[in-house]
Amino acid sequence: MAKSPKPAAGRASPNRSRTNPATAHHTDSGPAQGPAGDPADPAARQKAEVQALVAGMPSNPTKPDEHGFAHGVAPKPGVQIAPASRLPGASTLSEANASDKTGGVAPEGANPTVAPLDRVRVDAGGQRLTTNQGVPIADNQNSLKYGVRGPVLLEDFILREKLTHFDHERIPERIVHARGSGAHGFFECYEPLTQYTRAAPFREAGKTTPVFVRFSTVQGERGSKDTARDVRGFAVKFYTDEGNWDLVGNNIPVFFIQDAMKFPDLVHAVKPEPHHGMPQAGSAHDTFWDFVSLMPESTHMLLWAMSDRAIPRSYATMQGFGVHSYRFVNEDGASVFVKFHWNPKYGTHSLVWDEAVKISGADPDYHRRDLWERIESGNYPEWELGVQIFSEEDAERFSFDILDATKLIPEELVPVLPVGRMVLNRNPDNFFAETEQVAFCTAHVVPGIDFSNDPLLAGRIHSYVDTQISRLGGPNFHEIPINAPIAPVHNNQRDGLHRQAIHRGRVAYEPNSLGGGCPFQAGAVQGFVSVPARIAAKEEQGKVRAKPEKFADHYTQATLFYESQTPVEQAHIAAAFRFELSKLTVPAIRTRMVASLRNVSEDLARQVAQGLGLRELPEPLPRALPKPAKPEVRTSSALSLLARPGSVGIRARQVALLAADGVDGAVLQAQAAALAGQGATPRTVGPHVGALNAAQGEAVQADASFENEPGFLFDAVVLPQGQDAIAALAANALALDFVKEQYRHGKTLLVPADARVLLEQAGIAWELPDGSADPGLVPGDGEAALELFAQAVARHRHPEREADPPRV
Ligand code: HDE
Repeated sequence: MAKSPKPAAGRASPNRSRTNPATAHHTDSGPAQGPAGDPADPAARQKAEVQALVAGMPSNPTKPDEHGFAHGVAPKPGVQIAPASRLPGASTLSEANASDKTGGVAPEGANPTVAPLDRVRVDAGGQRLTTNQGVPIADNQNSLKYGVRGPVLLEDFILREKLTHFDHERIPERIVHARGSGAHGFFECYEPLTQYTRAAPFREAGKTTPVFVRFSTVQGERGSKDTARDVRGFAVKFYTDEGNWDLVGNNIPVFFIQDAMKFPDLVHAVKPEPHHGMPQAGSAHDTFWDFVSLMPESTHMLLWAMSDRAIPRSYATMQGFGVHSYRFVNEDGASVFVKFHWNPKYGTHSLVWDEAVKISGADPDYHRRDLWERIESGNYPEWELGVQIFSEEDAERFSFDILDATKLIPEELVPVLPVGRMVLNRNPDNFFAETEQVAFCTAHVVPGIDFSNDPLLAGRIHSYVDTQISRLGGPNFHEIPINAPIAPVHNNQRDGLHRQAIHRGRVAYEPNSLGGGCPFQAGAVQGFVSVPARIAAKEEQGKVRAKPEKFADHYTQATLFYESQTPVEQAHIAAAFRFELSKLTVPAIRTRMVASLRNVSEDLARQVAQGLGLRELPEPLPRALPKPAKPEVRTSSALSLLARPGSVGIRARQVALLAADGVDGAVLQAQAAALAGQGATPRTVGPHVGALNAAQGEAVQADASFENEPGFLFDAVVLPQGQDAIAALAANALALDFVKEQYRHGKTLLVPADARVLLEQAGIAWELPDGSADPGLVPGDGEAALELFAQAVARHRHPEREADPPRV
C-alpha cells in the first residue's frame, strides 16, 4: 500500500469559521476558503475534509512513471491518500438513511455486489405472485375486461407487463457454440506452482477455486442435437481471488485455421448453407468441404474431427485443451510457455457413428441429460489439469511453430505435468440465468497467466467481449451474477445499459484527489503486468501480413495423428470421411479432398476413395512446404482415445435390464441392486412403462419402454430370466432391435442360458467370425457372471465384433 503524502498545503485556516454556514450546503460555487469542519454539521465537515484531501495531492506524483520501458514493465502502485473519514467519498449525506430497498451504508472498501449467488437466488416457495414492481396479483387467469363478455381494457397493466416480458424472453444465441450445457464446481491445486506462475489458483496445495464450466457443440443452433459430429467447447471460468480467469478451450487440441482473419470464413462455410438453411448441426455439406479442401492447414484438425473424438459418449469422458500456447509468469516476472490439458477421470470414451445418429433422434439432449444426471446422482465429473511447460529456447528447437494452433506438442516431447483436479458437483439453478448468460472470454486472464503471440488467440482476445456486447445487451455483462467475479471490482467505468452497481461518490476518473486517489493503480507487485516478450527475430521486422515459414507444414502432424490411432480408430476415421464426403453434391470437392488426404496417408486416401467409388486416386495436392522439418516423433500413443480408459469401473454407466411379464423379478431386483452398488444406473426396460407381472418375487416396475428409450441409449444390457418374459421379447421386434443395436455398437450383453434365443432371433452369432469368444457377450446368470459383466462394461466397447458394413 502506498504511503500517503502529508496533507501540506491548504490546511484549514482559523478564519474559516467566518464563512457563511450556508456555503456548506450549496452545490454550485463557494468562497475562496472552504468552511471549517463544524463537527455538528456533516455538510460542513464533508466540505472541509474534501478540501484537506484534495490539498494533500498538490500534483500528480505518478506522472513521471508513465514514461520509458523500465517503468512499463514494472509499474509502481498509484498513490492514495486516506481521507479523514468516510464523508469525502460519499455521494450523498443522506446515505445513512437506510431503507429496505437501499440497505445501509456501503461497507468500507468492500464491494457487496460480489457475494455468492445466494444474493440473487430467488425462491418463490410460500410467496404470493406479484408484478415486476412487487404488486401482489389477485387474479392470474383473466385479462381485465369491460364486462365478462366485453373488450379487454388497455388499462390492464398486469396483462401488458406479462406479455411484454414474454415478448422479450429470447436473447440472440451465440454465433458459434450456441448449444451448450454447464455446471458449477471447483478446482483444487495439488502443489504450489509458484516456481512458474503467481496465478491465484496455483499458489498453495489444497487451495480450491470455484469454477463454472460450459460444454458446447460449435455448428448447431441453440436447440440442435447434442450428438452431432462436431468439436466440443470446453470453457472453464475460474473465479479466482484475483479476478476471473477463463480457459476457453475445446475437446480437440488443435484448430482448423492459423489466423483469426479466417474464422468468419470457416464458420460461414460450416454453418447451414445460406440459401436454404441446411444442414443443421452438420459439416457434411459442400460449403464446408469446399473451404477446408482449399485450406490445407485444416487437415490436422479434420483428422481429429473425423475421429470418434467428435462424437463423445459424455462431456465427462472428453479431454479438454487450451489449444493455444499461453504463458505462466511468476512473482519475479519470469515466464515460460504453457499448454493446458484436462484429462477425464472417467476416461475418454466416444460413441460410434450409427449410435450417434440414432441418439440424436431419440434424445437430442443426450449430453445435457448425462451431465445433469451424473451430478444429481453424485457421480461427479472430474478432470485432472495437466500442463506442458516449455521455454522460449525449447520452442525455438521444435520442428513446428508453437504459435500455430494447428499443431500440438507431442507428450513425448514435453510431458504433461498434473497440477490439480476439477470436480463438477453442482447443477445450475436456472439454465438461462447461468448457462445461457455466462460469458467466457480469452481476454479474461489474471496475474500469472499471459498470452503468446498466436495470431488466432489475438483475434479471440478481441472477439469474445465484442460478441457479448450484442448477445447480452451492452457493456455491463460482467455484472450478471454468473459472470461477476468474486474478487471485488473497482474502476471508473460507469453507466451503460443495465448497470447494476450503484457507485458511491462523485469520482469516476483517475488521477483524482477528490477520491483520495482511489481506486489507485495496483502496480507490478499486485497488478497484472504483460510479459515484455521481446522479439529476437532473425527475419526482417516491420508491419506485414504473412505467416512464419513453419506454419506452411500442413501435413506432418495430420500423419502423426493418423499413425497414432489403433486400427479400429483408423477405420472410423476413414468411414467418417467417406460419410461426410458422400453427402457432397459437387464431386470435384470430393476429389480435391481425397487429393489432400494423399499427403496424410496413402492408406487413408485409398479407403476413402474406395468408399466414394472413385476408381482412380487424384494427384496429391501440391504442398506449400515441400520439405518440412523432420518431426521429433512419428507416433504418439497418447493421441489414441484408448490410451485413457479411466479409473472408475462402471460408475455412471446406463445399464438396461430387459423385462416383460413373466420375468424373474427377484433376480432382476438383485442385479439392479448390485449394479447400483457399483455406481451404475440400472433401468428396467419393458414393452411398456409401469407394472409388469413377475414369475418370481414382486411385480416389477419398468422405468422405460423399448419405444421411449431404445437400445442405443444404454451402455450395456442384461437379458432377463423367466421363460415367459423371454418368449414375449423374442416375439417383439422392438426388443430384438434393442438387443441388435447393443450388439452392433459394441456394447456388453449379459446373457443367461435361456435368453440366448434372443440373440439367435436377432441374428447375433455367439462367437466372433474367427471363432474366438466375443468378450462383450457374457454368459451366465449368477453373481460371478454379473461381476464379469461389470468388468466388460468398464471396457466401454468391444470393437472386436465390428465389421464394415456391420454383419448385424
Ligand atoms: Fe471461439 N468464439 N473463436 N474458439 N469459442 C466463441 O464467443 C472466436 C476458437 C470457444 O461456452 C464466441 O461467447 C474467434 C478456438 C468456446 O460460451 C465468439 C476465433 C477455440 C466457445 C468466438 C475462435 C474456441 C467459443 C461465440 C478464431 C478453442 C463457447 C459466443 C480466432 C480453443 C464459450 C461467445 C461458451 C465461443 C470467437 C476460435 C473455443 C464469436 C474469432 C480456437 C469453447 O466470440
